[in-house]
Amino acid sequence: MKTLVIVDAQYDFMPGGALEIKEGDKIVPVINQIQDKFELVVATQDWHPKGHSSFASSHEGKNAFEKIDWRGMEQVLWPDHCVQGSKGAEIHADLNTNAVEAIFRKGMNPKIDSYSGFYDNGHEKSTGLSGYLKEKNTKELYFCGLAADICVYFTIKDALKEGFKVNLIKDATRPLDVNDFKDQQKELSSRGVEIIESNDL
Ligand code: VGL
Ligand code: ZN
Repeated sequence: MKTLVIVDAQYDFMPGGALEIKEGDKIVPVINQIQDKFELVVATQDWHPKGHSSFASSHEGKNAFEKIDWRGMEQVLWPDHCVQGSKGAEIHADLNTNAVEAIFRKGMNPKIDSYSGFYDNGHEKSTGLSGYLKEKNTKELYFCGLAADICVYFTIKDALKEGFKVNLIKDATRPLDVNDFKDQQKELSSRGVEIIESNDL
């Protein structure tokens, strides 16, 4: 069974959002067009409480995009984004979610960030996504969403660890940092990830 995983297609990651990604909104029509190729569609949603520790505003004297050591891990400090219940945390209204069977929320623990849709950044707590996909007997995942070099990348790395066959739909994702994403694509292809275009489906 082929499963589409839509990562964080939320307003705050699109143009005009708090953590905007260039052309982030361009992925929406592409994702709408490909959904009927999949037997299962799931989504993730970045869903932070106010004052989350990944926000620069929670650390005195720190600016967004600075890196700090946080509980023994490197943490990039972000602008406040995807605050629970805010407009920016909503999945883009133009994204057709009729076929989305489940939405896995992440980033709720105020003390730890969560890029991957499977685990928090410290791999302390699972979202249940892996168990859900395994119970559905899906073996092959297709990834799209935002940001390619952050949450999509870390979700894919966990998907590989969990033993899934992984594809990345390149025109259905956009990175925050183009150069990081170039390096990551090389790394992921060398680890067996197929990087495809929506037309290949
Ligand atoms: C994301 C940074 C912080 C993402 C989420 O969805 O890529 N990036 N939180
Ligand atoms: Zn976040």
